[in-house]
Amino acid sequence: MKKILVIHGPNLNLLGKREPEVYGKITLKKINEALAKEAKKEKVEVKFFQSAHEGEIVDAIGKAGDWADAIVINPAAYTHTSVAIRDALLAIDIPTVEVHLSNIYKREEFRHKSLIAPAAAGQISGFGLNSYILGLDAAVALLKNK
Ligand code: CA2
Repeated sequence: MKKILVIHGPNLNLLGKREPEVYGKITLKKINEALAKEAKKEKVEVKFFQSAHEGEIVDAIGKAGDWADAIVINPAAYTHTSVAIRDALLAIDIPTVEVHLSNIYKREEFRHKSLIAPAAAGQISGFGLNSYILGLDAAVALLKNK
């Protein structure tokens, strides 16, 4: 069975508790539950990792090859700042899908630039929970074509 690692960046653990006007009412727990259900439907294994720390995310990406066949990542604010996460993704040979709950191109200008996008197979942005589901489906499709 193919294995997909889902990585959530900083503050996504606050979903459902603050800023519902931007990110909706969904919690990270509900997102992970919906992904686990989709993974079961698609017959893939899924694991979740969340951290507010750039280095921990870099380490998780570095170790991903021990277990994962693909990565789905919402780097959150690190999307716009992290050369380290981009380099970590470029250093591994695992297809990656970048996802965002909000449409980053509709928001403040500093969010329009993703440093991660060139290291990803593709990006899904703006569909709330569905960005993650579509991201998982995209990862599954990438693995089927491998
Ligand atoms: O839309 C997305 O998924 C983002 O990756 C979310 C990040 C943001 O920095 C990116 O530009 C776009 C923010 C995640 C923090 O989420 C919060 C949730 C509740 C309360 C505060 C922050």
